Formats: sequence, structure tokens, C-alpha cells
Amino acid sequence: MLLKDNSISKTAIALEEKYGAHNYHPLPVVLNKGKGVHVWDVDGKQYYDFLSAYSAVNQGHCHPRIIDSLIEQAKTLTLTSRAFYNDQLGIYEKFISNYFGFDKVLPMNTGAEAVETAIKICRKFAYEKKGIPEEMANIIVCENNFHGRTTTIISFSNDATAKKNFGPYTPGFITIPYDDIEALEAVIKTNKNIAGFLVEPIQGEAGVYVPTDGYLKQAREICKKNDILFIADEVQTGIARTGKLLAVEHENVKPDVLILGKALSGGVYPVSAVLANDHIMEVIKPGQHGSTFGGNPLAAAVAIEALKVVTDENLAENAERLGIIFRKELGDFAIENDLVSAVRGKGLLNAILINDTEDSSTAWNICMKLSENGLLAKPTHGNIIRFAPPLVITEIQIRECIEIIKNTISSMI
Ligand code: IF1
Repeated sequence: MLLKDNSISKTAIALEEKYGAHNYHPLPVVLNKGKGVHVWDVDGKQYYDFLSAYSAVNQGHCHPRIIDSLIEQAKTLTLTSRAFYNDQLGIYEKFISNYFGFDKVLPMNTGAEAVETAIKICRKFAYEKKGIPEEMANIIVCENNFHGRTTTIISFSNDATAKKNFGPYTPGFITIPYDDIEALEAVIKTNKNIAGFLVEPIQGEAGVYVPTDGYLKQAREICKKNDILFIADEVQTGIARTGKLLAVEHENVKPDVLILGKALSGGVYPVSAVLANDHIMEVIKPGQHGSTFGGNPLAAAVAIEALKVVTDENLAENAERLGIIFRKELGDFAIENDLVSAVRGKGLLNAILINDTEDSSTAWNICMKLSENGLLAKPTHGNIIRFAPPLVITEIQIRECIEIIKNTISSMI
């Protein structure tokens, strides 16, 4: 059993059980410290964190430079609302717009809020610039997508667990298979009023599905040819996670609308963003969109430092190089091990497929055993285990973790 007979752990879990909504089923590990690639539980046990808070701590837990920027700004001014200006937001807006190569940014807080913002911008652009009849805009999405958990976003999910009994659902979305160019072309031919194509460059929650080389580029070209906004959701794949600053850069694709979140703050504060050029962003006028915390000075200060760390510490290059080692080693292991049927991913966003049924508890049991062996990971759907360490991990550390993963799985045969 994972939990030592530790009253602190049991008390913490019991409190969540009694007073918290049961919207998660966590591994029975109670953490109280994080630093770099490691986290510690209340018993002082150290783990490698191979989930990285769902790729929100790409810069490592509690990165000193980001924490310092948080502390400094928090001592001065945390929130003004957008009813007034503040001295940090403009600096941040210029920094992030130049950093990703867009004219403007609309600052929000969570990834789902940013996705919702992108949907609203896309629709408004369709009505006011493309002449699509009001309330008739369609946005193309992909099967097995994950873009967040608001009612509109789950309206176009095909994950019954995320969707069931949350209706009535928001209309205006057309679903096509992921990584299928013919399906994209067909749906554009047979449907009118297509405003945009919302896509994850790699489908994370679905199980780290990396599309065929060239898919994103062809999709981008089809969108450009048909005057459809190409909207890249890089909430999970962005900020150097896949070995490039943005996953779309693997195919030299520049989206019309870019959605960021998670590691945009290095995991120390909710910060998300939607970036676009002026001819798109100008459809949003005062009073048409916003949020209490969107663009607050604390988020601005933290996000600037978090992005500087990505560049200064060459995190994309590190992710690219170590991801190749990770997939090579575990790919070789999969050949000789019956329990692992495949390894896939890009950079340090990877997953292994467990050779068992989706509803089996094998992946969960492997994760339980991994945590006993000092490595934290969690299955995505059923039999897929995602491995996504902070991008500050070293070659020595990742080779140690590869051994932990191999030895743990071998011990379960
Ligand atoms: C959960 C994983 C899921 C995202 C993409 C938008 C959002 C996410 C591509 C919304 C959020 C999180 C949400 C979290 C689990 C995690 C996740 F793939 F990253 F593991 F669910 F798919 N676009 N992903 O991945 O961002 O509102 O959460 O800030 O909800 O269980 P958010």
C-alpha cells in the first residue's frame, strides 16, 4: 500500500474526501514540496514528477527566478481590474506579442477561458469581417479533442465522461477525425459558414497522438485557401514542451490565432493568452470581452519571467534532445516487453501504450508501482501512461527515470 501509516497523509485525504467535490481520483500521494524536477510527500519521500502538473511546470517546480518575480510584484500591486491601467500590462503585452510574433494578445487566466476567448473572436470575425450570417458560424474541431471543461467546450467533446448530463449543449461545431486532411477538405466542401478550425497540434489528453508529418501544414494551407481561421490550442503543447517553443513550429506553421496557458506562468499562477494579428484582434471592442483577473500585473510580471527562463535555459532544445533518448530507450524496451505496445510523443510530451484493455487497471497499477519507486505519472485514457517531466531535467536524471520505468514495468510481468 502506497500510504505509510501516516496520519498527515490520511488526514489530508480525508479532508478532501469530506469537504471537496469528488471531481478527481488522485493517486494516493500527498505532496508538500516541489523543486525543479522533484516533489516530496508528507513523509519526506522524493519523487521525479513526470506529470509536471499537466505540463504547467515546464520550467520546474518553484523556479527561483519566477518565484522572485511573483514575490516582488505581489509586494507592490497584484490586481487593479482593467477599469484602470497598470504599469506591468503594456510591458507584458509587448513582450509576449513580440516573443510569439503576433500584433496583439488578449490576456486571460485559465486555458479554457483562453479557448472560449478564441471561439468568441473567431465567431465575431466571421460575422463582422467574412459576412457569415449572424449565429450561423461553424467551427471545425477534431474527435477526441480536449480544450477544457466549460459548457461550450464540452459541447464539442466526444468524451462521454466529460460531457454527459451537462447539456443543453452549445451549437456551431462540426467534428472531424483528427489527422485526416481529406475529412477537413470534405467538411469545408459540404458545409457553409465555416469560421475556423480549432486543433491541438498534438492531442494530449487523448493519449499524446502525434499527427502525421505534414498534417498541420496541409491543414493550415487549406484554412488559408478557404479563408478559415487556423486556431492552434498550444495550452499543453506550447512553451517548449514538444522540443520547439510551439508544437506548430515542427511544421513551420503560423496559426491565425494562438492559445497558450499552463507553463506560460511556470505553474506559479493562472495565466493564459490568446494571440492574433490586428485584423483579427480588432474585432474585439471595449466591453465585449474580459475578466476580473485577466491581464493583472502579477500575471504580467510572472509570465515575462517564465518566458525568459524558457529562452535562457534552452528548454526547447533540452526537451528535443532528451525526448529522443526517452523514446529510443523505451521503444527498444517495448520491443522486448509484452506489457508495452508502443511509445509515442514529441520532445518531453510522451506516452506509452499498455498492452491491455482500456478498462483494465494495469496502467493505474503501473503508476502506483512507479510512485513506490519514486516516479509520479498518471494514466490518461485507460491504458495510456503520459510521461511529461519538467523540461529542466538533465540527461543523467532522465536516464535514471528510464531505468525506474523499465524496472517497474518488468517487475509487473
Ligand atoms: C483537467 C491534460 C486534460 C488542455 C488543452 C485547454 C486546456 C487543457 C490542450 C484547458 C487542460 C488539463 C486540464 C486538467 C487535466 C489536463 C489535461 F491533457 F493536460 F492532461 F484534461 F486534457 N487546452 N488540460 O490540455 O486549460 O482550463 O485546465 O487551464 O481538467 O482535468 P485549463
